[in-house]
Amino acid sequence: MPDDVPADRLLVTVAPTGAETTKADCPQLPTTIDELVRTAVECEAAGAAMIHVHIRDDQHAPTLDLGRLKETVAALKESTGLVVQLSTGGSVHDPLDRRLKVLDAEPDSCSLTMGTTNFGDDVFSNPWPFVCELYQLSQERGVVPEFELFDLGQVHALTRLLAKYGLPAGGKVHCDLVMGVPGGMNGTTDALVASVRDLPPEVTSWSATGIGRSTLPVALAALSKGGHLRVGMEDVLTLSRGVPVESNRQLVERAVELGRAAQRTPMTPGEARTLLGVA
Ligand code: KMH
Ligand code: ZN
Repeated sequence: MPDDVPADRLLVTVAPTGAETTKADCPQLPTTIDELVRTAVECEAAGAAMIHVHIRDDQHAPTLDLGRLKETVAALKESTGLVVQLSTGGSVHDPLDRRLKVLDAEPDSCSLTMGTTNFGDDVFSNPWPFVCELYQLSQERGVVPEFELFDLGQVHALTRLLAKYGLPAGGKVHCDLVMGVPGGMNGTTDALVASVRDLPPEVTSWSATGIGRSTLPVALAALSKGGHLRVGMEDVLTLSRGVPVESNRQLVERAVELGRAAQRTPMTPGEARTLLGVA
């Protein structure tokens, strides 16, 4: 298999659920395993190649239950070819030890946030020793991390991490700029350009996502800088002012359309595996 992917390919990652929105506020949010699988199948058909997964319990509340995580990974793998990335960020209320255990569910990939961030009125806690432990565990287990960068300081922290512990499992370095979180960097072209400028040279690919109303400006900036896109109801719940998102598929379709305008072709899951170094 070739170990590179044509430069015009666009990785579209879908983040369909997240941990912040309630089912009561947004009944179309996929929270059960069946809903998640249906969403994943639709999003793959629309052009997504990777899925970033947060799971919910029977009451639709965020959970890191290991049995359910394993069941979810198996269900997604049975019904789709998507690269399955489990969130190790969880919700702001999840303890660090539970977040480390996510790797026991043996996903293809895991998110790995490079530092602590104010997160609205809450704190998304990622102390440096935790980041280092999670990273070393991902190397031992052969799980490919996606480094989540919420601010410019976290871009610098990625440089430190790679200098100290070397390359991830799979040998590629993929990161995602998460922009527009209240407490993190703002979702603007200027902030994206500054972040991309400072990415360490080991980075082989990057995507960006803009939260809420920064979705479109961030997507357009990412495409113009040659990056990839993450979209989904974890990050945005309206298509435009007052128009709710009805399904994750709509957001993937919009990302694919924007990509086509920039002469980018959505990547297949196989190409995404090559890009990310996922076996
Ligand atoms: N739910 C946020 C507190 C991740 O998935 O790794 C963290 C988050 C990042 O969504
Ligand atoms: Zn997430």
